[in-house]
Amino acid sequence: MTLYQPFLDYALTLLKEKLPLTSYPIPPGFEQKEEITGKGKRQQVVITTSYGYQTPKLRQIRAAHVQGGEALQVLNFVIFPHLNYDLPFFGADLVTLPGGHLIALDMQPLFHNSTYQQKYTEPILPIFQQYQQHLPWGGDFPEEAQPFFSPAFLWTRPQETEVVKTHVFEAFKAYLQAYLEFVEQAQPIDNSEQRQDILQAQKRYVSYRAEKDPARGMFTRFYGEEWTEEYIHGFLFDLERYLE
Ligand code: DBV
Repeated sequence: MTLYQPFLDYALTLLKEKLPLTSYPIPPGFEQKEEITGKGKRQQVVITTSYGYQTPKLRQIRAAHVQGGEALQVLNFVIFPHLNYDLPFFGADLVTLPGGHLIALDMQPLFHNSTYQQKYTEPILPIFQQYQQHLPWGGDFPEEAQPFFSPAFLWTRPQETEVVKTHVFEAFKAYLQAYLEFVEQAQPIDNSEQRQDILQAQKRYVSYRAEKDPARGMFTRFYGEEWTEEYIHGFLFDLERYLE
């Protein structure tokens, strides 16, 4: 069992239990990709598996799980709400590279005003504070990405794999549970101005992530540029395509 498989299993089990999930289409050829990388003793199979679901409130629930041996494990898991809800995005970027682990976990806000923070950040601050004790701030962080995170952003670079299996896993479960409570309470927005604001905020977020995807280099090395660009724009961050 690879490092992030229990995270994925937990998430999918919980989502299936709590929400009326149906599948979300994954473009043909992108469900699972497998390539051998490296030479000689360093040869390594890298498998990327994709998962996609949707519900009446959530436009796309998707995960990309990269398994390439002990020194390369990634679970990128994002939930994109439908455009008539003001829900934040659920964003988890769980990354293990030869240099160590890199963990980003947040309910990524559409807006930064105090009403929005009261609704979607304050309720999770106690959870954030509880886990931050064991998961200290990870340091260097792209300045331009800051607008896309909340004050409850858990950003940490654990040295020990054991910390990922324990504290990070517990934090992931707690954030996902809290997110599902927000989803349960969410009411559709009818006001057209508000909807316009939501659409703009979602577009900003998705276009930033598609443009700056930190996995672009890795995917391009493994699977080539054509596959990678289609994967990013046609599945991982597909809002523009969805709107077409
Ligand atoms: N990141 C993704 C997707 C991935 C993925 C779809 C499927 O958005 C993996 C794979 N993230 C991934 C990898 C790395 C990171 C790093 C492989 C390591 C890149 C490398 O070192 O070569 C949060 N992820 C990061 C970093 C951040 C995030 C801040 C460090 C990048 C850096 O230091 O430049 N999550 C990421 C992010 C946003 C987010 C930038 C912005 C909104 O939600």
